[in-house]
Amino acid sequence: MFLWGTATASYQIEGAVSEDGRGVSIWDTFSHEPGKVRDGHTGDVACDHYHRWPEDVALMADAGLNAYRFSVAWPRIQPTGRGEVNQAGLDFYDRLVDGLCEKGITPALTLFHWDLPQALEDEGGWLNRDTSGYFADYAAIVAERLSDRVKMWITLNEPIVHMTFGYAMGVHAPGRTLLLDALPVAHHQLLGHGLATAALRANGAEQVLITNNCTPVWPASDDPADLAAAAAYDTMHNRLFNDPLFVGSYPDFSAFGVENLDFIHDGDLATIAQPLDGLGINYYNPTRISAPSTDLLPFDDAGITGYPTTAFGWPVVPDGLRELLVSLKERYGTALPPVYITENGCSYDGIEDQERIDYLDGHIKAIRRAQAEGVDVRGYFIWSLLDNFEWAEGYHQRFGLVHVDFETQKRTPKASYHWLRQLIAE
Ligand code: PNW
Repeated sequence: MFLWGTATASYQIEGAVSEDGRGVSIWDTFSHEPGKVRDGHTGDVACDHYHRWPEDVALMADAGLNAYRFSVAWPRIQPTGRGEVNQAGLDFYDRLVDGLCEKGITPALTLFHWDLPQALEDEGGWLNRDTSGYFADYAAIVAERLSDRVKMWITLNEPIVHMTFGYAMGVHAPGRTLLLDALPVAHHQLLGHGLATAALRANGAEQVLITNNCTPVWPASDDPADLAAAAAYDTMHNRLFNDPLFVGSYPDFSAFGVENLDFIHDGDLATIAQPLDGLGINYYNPTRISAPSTDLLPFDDAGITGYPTTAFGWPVVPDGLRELLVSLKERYGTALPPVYITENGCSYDGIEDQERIDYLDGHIKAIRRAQAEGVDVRGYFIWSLLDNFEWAEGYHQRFGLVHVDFETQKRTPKASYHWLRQLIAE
């Protein structure tokens, strides 16, 4: 059965940040620091999904959706990231999962969508190798409670974005600006993924996936310097997190001049490269790359022109999704597991959102073309069910199929919601 779903993330929708024993996450800290998030917005209340989840599940059911990707907030389960378990936190997800199952909606549970417990960040966060092991402990706790009903488990969401935005550039929590010195964050997340995969399976999880954000890379020209820069970008954004899983080794980092790889220990790659039941792909747009104009990184983002853009300014290139899927198949061959599009969507204002309808329609057709070219795509999750806290943009970018009035918390299905409902029914 093809999965038709929406996707959300805990910090972006839940609110209730101090309720029922939840600990502090790095996003609580970061969003409350002046100047970090547009207009000082925070996830303190967000969509108040923690209290309003029955209404939100009903919206999914009414649209005919048969799947839902959500994330668990680690600090609700272990307030300090390790040790003692907070039963009230587990109880929340238990209720949510029961609510989904009652409506015939398949839960797809992401364990880490960027809201690391602050106590672990205080010990170095993902720069600290110990975090990988704590992550596996946390995975075991959640699986032990929910794997009787949750079959589909996603370890990490977009480790590339968490590393680059959170640790290299500092525009997301935890706000560190280490540039290429952030590389251990990639390895420790992947190691955590591998350890968690084993812990999940030992605790009854049937399907284990990871979600990577991937992008087709377009060289700005045929100039060898642009081609080399595009290859370096592809290494960092696509291969860094896929090669270890499906080839069993890291790509060549030499373009980055990173000399010290001591953080990679013997045996780590075997832990990372365990067979998976699927690959989650988040696709938003291609990236056009030119030779570097500074010596900070071996590439420049040249920008894409000649395509429509979303309210966020992101180019709309539906065929880029087909291109990406086919290129993954070409690169990894039979090592590539079934693919689930775990996020795709766009930011536009307004309830009469014909642009979103065109966007989704274009991307669904691109998936069909990729399937016709032999890529095994088994699900499509739209980002997002609700307008929500869009990280450093606060509530300014609206990705929802359902409009949220953040004063009253009133939900209003947009034209795209009604369109999708019709599409699924047909
Ligand atoms: C994803 N980029 O993040 C996340 O998984 C979601 O939490 C987020 O709300 C959604 O996409 C929309 O932004 C991304 O700059 C953040 O390429 C940035 C990029 C891509 C994805």
